[in-house]
Amino acid sequence: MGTRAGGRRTGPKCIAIVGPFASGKTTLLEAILARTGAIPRQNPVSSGSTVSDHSPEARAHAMSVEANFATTEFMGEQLTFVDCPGSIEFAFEAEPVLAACDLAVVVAEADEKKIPALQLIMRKLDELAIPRILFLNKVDKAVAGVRDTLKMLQPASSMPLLLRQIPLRKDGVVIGSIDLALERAYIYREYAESEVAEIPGDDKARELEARFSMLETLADHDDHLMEQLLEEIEPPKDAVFDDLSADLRTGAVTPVLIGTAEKGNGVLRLLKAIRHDAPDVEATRKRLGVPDGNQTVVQVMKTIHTAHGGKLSVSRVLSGQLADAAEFFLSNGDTAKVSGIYKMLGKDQIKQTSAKAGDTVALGKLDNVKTGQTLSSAKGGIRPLVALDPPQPVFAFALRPKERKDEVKMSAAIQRLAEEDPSLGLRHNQDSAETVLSGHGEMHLRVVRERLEGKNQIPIEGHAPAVPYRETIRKSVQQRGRHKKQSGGHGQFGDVVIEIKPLPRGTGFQFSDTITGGVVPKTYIQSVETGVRDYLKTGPLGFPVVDVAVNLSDGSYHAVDSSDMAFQMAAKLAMKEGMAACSPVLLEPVMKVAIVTPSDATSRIIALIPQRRGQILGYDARPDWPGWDVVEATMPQAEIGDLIIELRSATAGVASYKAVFDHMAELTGRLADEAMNANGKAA
Ligand SMILES: Nc1nc2c(ncn2[C@@H]2O[C@H](COP(=O)(O)OP(=O)(O)OP(=O)(O)O)[C@@H](O)[C@H]2O)c(=O)[nH]1
Ligand SMILES: [Mg+2]
Repeated sequence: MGTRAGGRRTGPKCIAIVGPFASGKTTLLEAILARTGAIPRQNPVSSGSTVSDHSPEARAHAMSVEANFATTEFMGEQLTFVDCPGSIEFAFEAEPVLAACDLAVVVAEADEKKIPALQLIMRKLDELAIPRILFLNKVDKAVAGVRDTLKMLQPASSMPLLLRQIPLRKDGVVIGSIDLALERAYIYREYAESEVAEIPGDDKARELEARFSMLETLADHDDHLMEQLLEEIEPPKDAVFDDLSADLRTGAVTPVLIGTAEKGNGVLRLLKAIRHDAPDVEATRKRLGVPDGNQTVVQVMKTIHTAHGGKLSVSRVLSGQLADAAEFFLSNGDTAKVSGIYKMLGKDQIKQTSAKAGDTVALGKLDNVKTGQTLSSAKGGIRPLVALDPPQPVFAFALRPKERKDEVKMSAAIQRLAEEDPSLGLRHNQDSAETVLSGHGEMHLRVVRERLEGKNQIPIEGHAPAVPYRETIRKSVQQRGRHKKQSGGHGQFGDVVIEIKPLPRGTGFQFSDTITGGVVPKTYIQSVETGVRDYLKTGPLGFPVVDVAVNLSDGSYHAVDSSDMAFQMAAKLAMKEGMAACSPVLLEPVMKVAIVTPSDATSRIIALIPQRRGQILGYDARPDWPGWDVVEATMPQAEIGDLIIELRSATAGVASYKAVFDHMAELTGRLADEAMNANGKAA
């Protein structure tokens, strides 16, 4: 008998449920909770009362919009499941969860359109080295055979997909499954444990063939099994189970179980596989490099501000234990004191007095602690175990409260939301005095807005963020400016001659003087520069002016009446008149964009680019990403605002892009008029 797996792991486990959008993750969690008795019955997602999708935003959009935690017990062992959203817009929710979980259950279905989404998830799991089980859901409605489906899904996975069960059909309808390791049939019963049965004679050949191919895959990592297969010796069942556990834990294969989450079918087999085969926190400790010692180490997976004002840091206890009021050190040496330990069941929290290694619990009132941070009981803390790196935002939206009195309230609420969602970007745009939120798609930001308006009761006005237009000139001009006032007593006098010249793109502003003989004294030359710079904040078209040179060539002053202010005024007058004659022109920012897309959508993406005044620079296979391309183009920033919506709709939600500023380009005609009009209104 083999001992590769080193025995069953019995500690509390944390399991992330991930997978493409709408594959049935929330349904599966609900089925698991019902099957393990954590909830009285399984509610369909359409009822809006599942444990996971309890927020009004999730219900409104019939999709999960955040990670939800539920701890349950199965055969005396504690399992915490984390239902992660499938939409790429909320994908970042899963990262801090995956980092500290022991296993991922990837929920997939026989849908070719969702393969790229599955591939994105599998690659993330590869990157983090997380063992995984694939749960092939919705077998009730699958038309293709399971083995054909796996062939279709295999390219999405770098590891071999290892079929552990095949469906049992009667008159074309799936009525149960055959477990290839146990060599037993299970007849499904809705929302109840399946009935164990003999493998029907008609299915025996199919079973043997599938079993053999399972054993062949296992034999790739077990020489002894390979010999047995070659010699046609039936391997002992225990050895097969041991291989299944070992290969799952080392990440050599991805076992595939099948079922119909909606009816609770296949759920018990999945739970048993998790109980039997999944690693526990010990492996996760090793993976993350948790230092040995007596210290308690905690990794924060999510931050929640509950309706009653309390902050919860949902965390994995990686080593040691803790009791209420425990004190922790952050990696930067700061301290934080726990006030309240809770087990999570969706929106409900169940108070605990302590937590131990392996537990996933919410810790109360860790005010200065953020998602993704590592806490330690050791003085001074330990180095962070996880580095979170949210992707570049692809959609932005500027907002302000409808009522001014809500301004302070809104900024506090946004701070809380940003703490709950590290993928939310927040900045203040100096140019337009707007608060700009950025995120990972239209729905992502819509949900943020709904949270502000719903949970926080702050009515919001929102619009696309302003494009930072600039203006410049095309012609040179020489202009005199005289500021003279005689209003009794002290007068005001300043007189300048300036030359205004266009500069090459990207040069900015240059000031010089060619004054000789002190016709304008040194201190007033400084005043002229100040006046010119002040004027350039808003040029004749209403935007900041760039790429111009101004030279002060002549002027005159008055011993008594000249002053700093008077020369600033003279300079501004000269600029105002001179600039109008310099043939001003609008400049718009143009970005360099790199779009990543599944290759079968590349031609559609390329066709979009000229429609958005973009220029294709080229496209190529995405390095190390079979089946994906990168399309590079330049595109005006004004056209990128809602680009992601089109990219996502062309690719079943998976394309994305990165953009960096490239250059400023002249904008004329109707689009320039529109930009100027919009600017006039906003001012
Ligand atoms: N036919 C069938 N439909 C299912 C099954 N499981 C889930 N569904 C349906 O699939 C849809 C999506 O289910 P969810 O559980 O919300 O999927 P999800 O993966 O949590 O979705 P997101 O979190 O938004 O990515 C719902 O309409 C479910 O009723 C199944 O086993 N068979
Ligand atoms: Mg869901």
